[in-house]
Amino acid sequence: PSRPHPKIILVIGGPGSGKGTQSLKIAERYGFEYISVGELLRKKIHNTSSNRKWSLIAKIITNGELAPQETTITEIKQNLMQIPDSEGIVIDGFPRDVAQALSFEDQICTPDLVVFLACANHKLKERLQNRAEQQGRPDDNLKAIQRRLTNFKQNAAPLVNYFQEKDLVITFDADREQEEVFGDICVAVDNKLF
Ligand code: UP5
Ligand code: MG
Repeated sequence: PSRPHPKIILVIGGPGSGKGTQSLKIAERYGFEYISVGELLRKKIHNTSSNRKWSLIAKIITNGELAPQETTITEIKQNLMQIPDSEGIVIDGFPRDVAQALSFEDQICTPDLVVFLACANHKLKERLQNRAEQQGRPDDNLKAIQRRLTNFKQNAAPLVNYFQEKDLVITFDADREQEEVFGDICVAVDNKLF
């Protein structure tokens, strides 16, 4: 008999809300595969030198804007085909807006759960500035951080409402300690997916 399709968890939230942190914890706890869409794009840029399309995307991301939707979905699809079979997959940082959500459902599947990490704006900024000092991602400069925050603000409410109407999203107060947030996420995953 064919295996049931993997459970899909989408993790959304502002820049610095803890998507990467919490997604990795979920993947570890439940033995799920993990995909960071931002990381997929950054890797592709890193591995694709002197290609016009990807140089342009590199610029877009460094400025804190969104990469083209179809390119992003193509990358996700390719990655999904490559990862090992598993009971679940955590997708970090996607979708960014309603159009992407529709396109994901159309071309890939309906998610089983959407985790929304809600975090105060000033905390997002503070965390990103701290991380910038340690890691220095190209889009962790002040101007790009501002763009990322503004884009998120514009797109978040319609996106969350969209998933709300389908009863797929759970909102978490992500202002708190990592372990507190994670505890609540685990309760939700246990209830909703098992
Ligand atoms: N931290 C985490 N949780 C904490 C907590 N509870 N308390 C205190 N500190 C906490 O966390 C950020 C920092 O805060 C870390 O130092 C962490 O230790 C600390 P992290 O887990 O890294 O947060 P995350 O939400 O993952 O932040 P990130 O900066 O990665 O979010 P972005 O949404 O900006 O980045 P992403 O990689 O998803 O996307 C980058 C860019 O790619 C986008 O801006 C866009 O240009 C492009 N993109 C697309 O175009 N389309 C896509 O679909 C996806 C990305
Ligand atoms: Mg991240």
